[in-house]
Amino acid sequence: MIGSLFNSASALETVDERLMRCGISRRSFLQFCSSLMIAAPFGLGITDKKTPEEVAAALGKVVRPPVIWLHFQDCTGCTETLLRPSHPDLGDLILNVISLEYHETLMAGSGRQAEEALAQAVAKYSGKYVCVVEGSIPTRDNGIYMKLAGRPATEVLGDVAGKAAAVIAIGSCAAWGGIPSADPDPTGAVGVVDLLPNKAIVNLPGCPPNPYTLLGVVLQFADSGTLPELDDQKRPKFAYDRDIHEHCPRRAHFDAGRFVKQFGDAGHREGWCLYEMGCKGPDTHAGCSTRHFNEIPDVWPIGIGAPCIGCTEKSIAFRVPMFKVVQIHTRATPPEAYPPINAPQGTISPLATGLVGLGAGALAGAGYVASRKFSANPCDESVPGSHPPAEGGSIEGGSEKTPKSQP
Ligand code: FSX
Ligand code: SF4
Ligand code: F3S
Repeated sequence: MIGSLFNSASALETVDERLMRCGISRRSFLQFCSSLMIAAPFGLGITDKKTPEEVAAALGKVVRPPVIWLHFQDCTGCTETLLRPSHPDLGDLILNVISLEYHETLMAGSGRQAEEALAQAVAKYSGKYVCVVEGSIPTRDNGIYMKLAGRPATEVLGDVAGKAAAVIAIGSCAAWGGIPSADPDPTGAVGVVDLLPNKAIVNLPGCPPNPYTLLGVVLQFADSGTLPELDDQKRPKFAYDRDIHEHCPRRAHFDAGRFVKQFGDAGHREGWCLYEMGCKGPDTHAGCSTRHFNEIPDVWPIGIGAPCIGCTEKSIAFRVPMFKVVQIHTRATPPEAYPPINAPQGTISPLATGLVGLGAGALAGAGYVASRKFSANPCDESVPGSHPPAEGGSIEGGSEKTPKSQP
């Protein structure tokens, strides 16, 4: 418990006051609350309610948290994901629920004005603001590869994040280095936690992560001064406790042994499993398979026919070649229930045919699969992932299941 820090920042309004003053519709707010409930169905006090109306009532009383957002080595995709909901007024609403005090790519000011705004925000809300960091921090050669207003990024981070109540590292770059840290890592890119090991930090890896995970963490902190329960990599369990494979809509095809062999082949067009195309879903902890992007069903990598690259996993993304096949260490058993089959009438999309195939695959392949997936022999070539693929081999070290431990 860090304490309810924002109630003392009297200059700030509650969410309800702000929404009323800005003429934001109740309908948009309820839609926002629904999306928040989907992103954090459990594990967060603020969304642990029965209906969106109850979430809205609780959220309305929260004092808008001051947020200072820093950019380092990034592609700005994390900001884009926050600002690209399917409805424009939802993007507007997000910027009204939090109080964004400084954000280089969104603020109108630049140069000296921007620097002054940053200094003022840090001084005004010292010890009370949430610092969101986007991008990795270059450390090689005394951090000379990135300077802001003449100061190395390491210094800016230490100054601004150091005075924050809590720090959220958004995206894989800020969480552990991400793309800039890929070999040969010319700048010595690291994540926030490497430079501020003793700070209250929440990592939200993903390239980019789901924006509602960020909002859930920030709003929970503003409401109660608490951070959600974290795993051993400082990721909130409510968003990262399951792997993609567990609830993937293509899982029935995996269990039935129906794999895409080549992009564009018949299996790909019919929505079969992407495991043999290098899908890292079995080793990747994230909620993408049930919490899609931009509030649009099927908008996520596997939903559009691309293998998961393991973007939330430090040991996989940008380290293990994209098409290399992972070994299946656990969860060789099927889930308790498969996702519902919703084949739209009158159209034959690859996804729809794939979903129809879930039922057919599950039934037709059941007997055949039972003998494959429950094979006792770890080298049984008929079990997906139980043996190194003929070409490329299996992942060394990186395919180990990420251990889950108590925070
Ligand atoms: Fe990194 Fe964020 Fe990947 Fe990009 O900026 S996590 S490169 S999506 O967007 O930092
Ligand atoms: Fe889904 Fe990938 Fe698992 Fe196949 S291997 S079921 S595509 S997560
Ligand atoms: Fe990343 Fe895989 Fe989700 S690539 S966005 S964790 S499906």
